[in-house]
Amino acid sequence: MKPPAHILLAFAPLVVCDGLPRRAAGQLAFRPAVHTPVGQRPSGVVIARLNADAFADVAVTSDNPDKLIIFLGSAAGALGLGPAIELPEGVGASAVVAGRLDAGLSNDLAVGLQNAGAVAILLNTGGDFALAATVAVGNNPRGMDTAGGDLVVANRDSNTATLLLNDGNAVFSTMTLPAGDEPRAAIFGDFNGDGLRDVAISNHDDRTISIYLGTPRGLVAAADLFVGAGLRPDALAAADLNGDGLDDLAVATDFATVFLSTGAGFSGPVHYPVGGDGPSGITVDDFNCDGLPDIATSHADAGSASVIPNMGGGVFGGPLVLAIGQTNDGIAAGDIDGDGDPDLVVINRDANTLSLLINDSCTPIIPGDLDGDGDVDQADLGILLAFYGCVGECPGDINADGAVDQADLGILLANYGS
Ligand SMILES: [Ca+2]
Ligand SMILES: [Ca+2]
Ligand SMILES: [Ca+2]
Ligand SMILES: [Ca+2]
Repeated sequence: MKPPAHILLAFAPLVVCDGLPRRAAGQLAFRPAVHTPVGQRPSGVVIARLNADAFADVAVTSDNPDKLIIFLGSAAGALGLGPAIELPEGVGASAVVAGRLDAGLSNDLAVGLQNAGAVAILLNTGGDFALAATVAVGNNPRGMDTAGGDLVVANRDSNTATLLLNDGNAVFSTMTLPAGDEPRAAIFGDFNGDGLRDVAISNHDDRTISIYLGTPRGLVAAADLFVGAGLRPDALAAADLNGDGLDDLAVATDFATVFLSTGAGFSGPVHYPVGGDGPSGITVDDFNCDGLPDIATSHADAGSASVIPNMGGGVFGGPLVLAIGQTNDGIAAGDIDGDGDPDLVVINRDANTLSLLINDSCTPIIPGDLDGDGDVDQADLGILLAFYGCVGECPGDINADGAVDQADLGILLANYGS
């Protein structure tokens, strides 16, 4: 089948700006999982800022009654109960993604409705959410992604993915992308680095990943990726794992399976053990603050999740296995306690809970600790005074305003001795 032509897809600029780095590299370490009850059979989870404060929040879908429950992040790292949004009965709320879908500045939510063959659009009304529309997609929508206000979702029982193109005001037109057998997830990325958004779809029963490349005339199918004999691809993550500017793919199989983009295609697969059976959820973030994106997986057939660290060049080390104690499904990363490093949330379909794992991997950076030895002392003052008056990118520019001046000296002195 010929893939449909549609409008040009281009990435929206990244809006997130968190100011100065507040954490330095450390050994991977997480606090023990803390379990919070959610509704029945949670099946989708996302972490994003959903209300006005600086802490990332969690949205979880659950079944019977179908609803979306919001949990609010806090400095203490405890999740507070936020609003619950009821969805029409029996729709089978599944995947949830967060992003700006209308002209407002806050994050909105989209929820796959697996029994309804549709995606629900929920717009942020100031920390609460209102169902604005449902958009018909294929049968049994599962893994979903959003970028630049658009959405893409894998239709498990139609062997397709649906691309939902946003007019900027959360009104969507749809395009169908043919996929392989039983697609479980669909994701955006820019795999060939041309600035045009591409799509990857995991075909569980075919053991393949379908790749569509963005072109000025629309998405064009490229060669499928084969994940390997005996392996079945489930959740997907797209990120630049080896720092060459091209998005790569991390795939939940029986391993964390990595395909590195070469620009003209992909190298791999390389299969990394994750220390738990049945990985079904996967996400990428820099969990140990060394500047290299790491991979986290949740394991449907084991009571655990894992993080495998990026050793550089898109090569990953052995897993840090995190005990969950409950069979889990989806996983998401975000800074729940607002301390500058990504924490993890896992959803547990059989125990009807979500588990929060606060990240303790990274060490705090003390403003003024210019030599990075863990304190602010005469050595740091010496560095600042040596560059006093320097304009541009200078050591000692603590507030990063492009000059070493009295403001920086004030910050250093305020932390002197700490
Ligand atoms: Ca591209
Ligand atoms: Ca790359
Ligand atoms: Ca890292
Ligand atoms: Ca954190």
